[in-house]
Amino acid sequence: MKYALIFTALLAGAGLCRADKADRPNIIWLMSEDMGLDLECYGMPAVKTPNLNKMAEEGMLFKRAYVANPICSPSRSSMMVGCSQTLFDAQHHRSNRDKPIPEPYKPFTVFLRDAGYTCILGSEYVYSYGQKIDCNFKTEPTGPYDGVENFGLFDKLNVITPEDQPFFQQIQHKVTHRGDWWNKIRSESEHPVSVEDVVLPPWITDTPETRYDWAAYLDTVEYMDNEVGIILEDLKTKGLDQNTIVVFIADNGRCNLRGKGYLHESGTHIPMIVWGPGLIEPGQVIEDIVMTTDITATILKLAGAEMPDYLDGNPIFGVENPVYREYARSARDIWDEIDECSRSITTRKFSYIKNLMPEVPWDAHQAYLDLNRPAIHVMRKLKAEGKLSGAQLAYMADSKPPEELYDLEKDPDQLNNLATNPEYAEVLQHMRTYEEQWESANHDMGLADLGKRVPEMTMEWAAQTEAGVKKRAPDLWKRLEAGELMETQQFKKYRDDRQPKNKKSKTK
Ligand SMILES: [Ca+2]
Repeated sequence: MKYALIFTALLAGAGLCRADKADRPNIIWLMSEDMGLDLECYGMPAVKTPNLNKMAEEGMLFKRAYVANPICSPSRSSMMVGCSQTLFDAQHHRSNRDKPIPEPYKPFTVFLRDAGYTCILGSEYVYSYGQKIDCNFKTEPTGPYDGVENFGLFDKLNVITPEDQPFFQQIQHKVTHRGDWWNKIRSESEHPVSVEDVVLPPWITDTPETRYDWAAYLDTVEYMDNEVGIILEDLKTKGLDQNTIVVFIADNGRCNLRGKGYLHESGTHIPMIVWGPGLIEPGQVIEDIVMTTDITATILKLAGAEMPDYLDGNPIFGVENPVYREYARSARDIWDEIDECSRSITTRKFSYIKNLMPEVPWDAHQAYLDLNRPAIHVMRKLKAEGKLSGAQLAYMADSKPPEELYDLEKDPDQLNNLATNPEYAEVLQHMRTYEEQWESANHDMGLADLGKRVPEMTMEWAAQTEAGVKKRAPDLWKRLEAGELMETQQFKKYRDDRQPKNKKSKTK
């Protein structure tokens, strides 16, 4: 094992929560877009991530960290508030953007500011400045916040100075998000990831196109890792590296088949590394279940800030007695034109998914994904030719099972659904009970509006999508079917041309 396992609470944080402003740590929260456990320190072949490897060696590597939703905005909403997005009506992607968050919920930066922290959004050192907020309630990047007329989450943008201490900085690594820049980054890389060396998950057909796409994705992971290195170097230069904790995560799984948008591990299980010389004991590998909402709770604790009752997480690093979870619960609801409702429970050994809309297939022909997942076109073609089998064919099924149960120890890729296996009936019941208990203790607004939803667009629109893209952008479709890398700008143009002027989707 690469890292020593240290389970005892030897976190060198005595005194971290002293009220004295000067003694409290600065905290930087890095969020890489749309990325699975695709770092060298998590064992991903072919990619080199020396900076994140070093952070893990000098700090903590969490092996079982989960998001509350596998899509950007509901996931980010949960982190910004510190509890499940389903509790404050933020479960549907890009919904409620003009409404204040309902009482008593508040963005957690409000409490950080009250505790004397300077809150900074973005960084001068990352691609496109990394200022994404993307929450499903009314926000403004900077300015005051009262939740009525003012909705500013941060105090300033991009640049930290020693005078900002104690500070909290949130930085998005946009480069790993699919976009026009992927081709450019690969073409300019001095060490492009080897197409021959990449290893695809078993549900993606191994072809030259899918391999190339995976390699290009890993190139952006390497670019992002370099950004992390520059950020850490800047801390050192400014003399801030000895009193700063840096947390690194991804905001949801990779933008590929069964990744972003899915409640399988490839959608919800994310990398998480915590680094802080003198504040975080080096070399820890945590095998327990944690969620990103635990990070929110931890930051408030370390800051000595108010911790509202609705937080569903617990402090998990930099404290003497970290509290880990028995299970992670995640939810998937509406994403663009696809109405969907699924819930998952993940323990250290098992994963349970309840599909409340099993009639919606995994390949739901969502426009955004049709135009941002080259592999789907390769696989549709192979399916039509009768050349798919096993996990790849299963992914292309016309519907989903109502329940899924996987043994994560024996079947980490979640290929063998045990939900109807009598030998696992007891396990299934146990997992169902976790979900039932959660639902009876909490008001899940995504379950409450099921059957009464009015998505921005309808399934009918979704059914027309493929024909629409083919008809409206035949050249683009040809390239998609050829397995070329996607160009997001083309997608935006297609989408904007397709929709009525007053109902533009906001998918990026
Ligand atoms: Ca994302």
